[in-house]
Amino acid sequence: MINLNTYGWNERLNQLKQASAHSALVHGRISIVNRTCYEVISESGWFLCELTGNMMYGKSDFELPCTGDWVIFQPFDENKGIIVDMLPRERTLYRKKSGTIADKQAIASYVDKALIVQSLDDNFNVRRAERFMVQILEANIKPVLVLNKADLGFDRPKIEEQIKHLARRMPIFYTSIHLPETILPLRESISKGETVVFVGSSGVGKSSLVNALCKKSVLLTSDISLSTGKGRHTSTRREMVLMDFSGILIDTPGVREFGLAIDNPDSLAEVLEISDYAKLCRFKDCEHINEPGCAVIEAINAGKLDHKVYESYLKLQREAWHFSTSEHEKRRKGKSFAKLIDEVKKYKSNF
Ligand SMILES: Nc1nc2c(ncn2[C@@H]2O[C@H](COP(=O)(O)OP(=O)(O)O)[C@@H](O)[C@H]2O)c(=O)[nH]1
Ligand SMILES: [Mg+2]
Ligand SMILES: [Zn+2]
Repeated sequence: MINLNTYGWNERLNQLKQASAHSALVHGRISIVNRTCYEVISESGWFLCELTGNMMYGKSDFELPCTGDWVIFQPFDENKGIIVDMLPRERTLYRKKSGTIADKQAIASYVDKALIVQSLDDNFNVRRAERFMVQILEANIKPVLVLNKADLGFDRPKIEEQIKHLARRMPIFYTSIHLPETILPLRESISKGETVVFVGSSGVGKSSLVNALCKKSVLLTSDISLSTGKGRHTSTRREMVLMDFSGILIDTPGVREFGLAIDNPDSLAEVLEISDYAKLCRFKDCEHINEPGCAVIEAINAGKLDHKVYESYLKLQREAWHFSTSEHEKRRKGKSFAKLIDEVKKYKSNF
């Protein structure tokens, strides 16, 4: 018997379950999704599940369960099941699906902390860290910046100068899997029952860090899969692993591009500390580009606000605005299409 509390189950989730029409069935948490196959951990062990047609009907991809979601399922055979319901989502990390204008993709759900992992070599990129941070804060998840491969040698004062505005928003750790004393503070920052997701480019050491935090090889890193030439496709691959008496870690494959999927572009001003100055602008609807009396531009000229952060803000805001307006537009069209169908039905029923 597995105690699901170690996977984050609690009384509140139990109450949410009671509200489901399927509350008499088994619940569990999704540990990985492979196309249409969901691996679910429940009190009686691991199950490979599929969705009922009802769960898929009329849904966009991002609404289907993802790693970390809590689901209710009907077990059959020894370790198979059919998912019939999903608890209402909370603290879900999304990104824009690459190649689309306004489609979201769910990365992980019921997340407490998101570790933005970058390596202290060519991968280190403040602008990319900002991008992750705004998306994470949008989901009410706590961001953490983890700068890995600290053993490689780097210019610490220079890095600190570049990330000082981020340091006000999130804790920062310098780590190396080869220096155990750098892993310890990160391990201690994670508490029992807390769900922690690792995001960042491929090769920065996410899986290695998960292993180092768990003090054992629970995940495959690129070293292992290269040396054995296999492994990536074994059925034991998991994204979700447990730290002893501590948190629940969710590893993610690296993404090439992390597009914003933010519904409220205005939130960026606060996150990137533009709003501190923006409230002092002469015009209420100031866009902080070239208006007279713009306190944001003044702050840049006075050296109080980093020009690069400001440029980053403009870029991210434009991107978020593009996503949210396209999304609203899509919803509006979706609605009018549904209305049209209704009208056709009414029209037909008159005959
Ligand atoms: N020098 C150094 N190499 C590391 C460190 N962490 C991970 N690596 C190496 O970086 C490569 C990619 O690691 P992996 O965990 O697979 O990265 P992931 O793609 O982010 O999961 C592997 O060869 C690791 O051994 C570190 O702290 N220092
Ligand atoms: Mg990995
Ligand atoms: Zn302004």
